[in-house]
Amino acid sequence: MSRVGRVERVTKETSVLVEIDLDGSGKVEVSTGVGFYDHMLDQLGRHGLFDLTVKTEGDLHIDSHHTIEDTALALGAAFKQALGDKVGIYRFGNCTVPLDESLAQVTVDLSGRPYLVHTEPEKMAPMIGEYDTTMTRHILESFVAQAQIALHVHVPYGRNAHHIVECQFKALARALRYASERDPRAAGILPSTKGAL
Ligand SMILES: [Mn+2]
Repeated sequence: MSRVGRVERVTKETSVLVEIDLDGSGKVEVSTGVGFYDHMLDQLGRHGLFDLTVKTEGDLHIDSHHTIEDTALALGAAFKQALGDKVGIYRFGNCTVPLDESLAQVTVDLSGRPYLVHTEPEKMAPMIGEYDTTMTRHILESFVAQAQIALHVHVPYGRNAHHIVECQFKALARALRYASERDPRAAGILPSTKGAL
């Protein structure tokens, strides 16, 4: 059974299409109009081994906020759709990824309940190209709300803004991959004692 999600989200501010295949090979085609964000979504697909298509046309004449946020919402919804009934998956995943001087620690529970805990260095360059670095938390909040997962992301230290953000996306990708992969010892088993996830 294929585990794919497809979400189209159209408002007066943005038009977003996301397609994700959880059992892919990291084939990514992303265009949001925000270069650094494309680079981060590329990390997500590549290191998650998800096949990922993202096409967003947003109101970039205002700024990149709606474009970035609405893409994250659609991505979360598509991820949830692709997970399906969650039978036979690992459910939990974690990964720690360094990027030179920066470190990201990500832990995820595909719990069906949205919760985000996020810490990163307060002192960081405000912009990376057109990407406002305060959007990282907003992306994670938006993704978590739609994917309905518990997500803890910590950057205990880091200095370069590009590194600080990129290591979070890499660790997120790998943690989501581990949590969503099929556990060969748990075929047909829902990883929950309460009978629902
Ligand atoms: Mn917002």
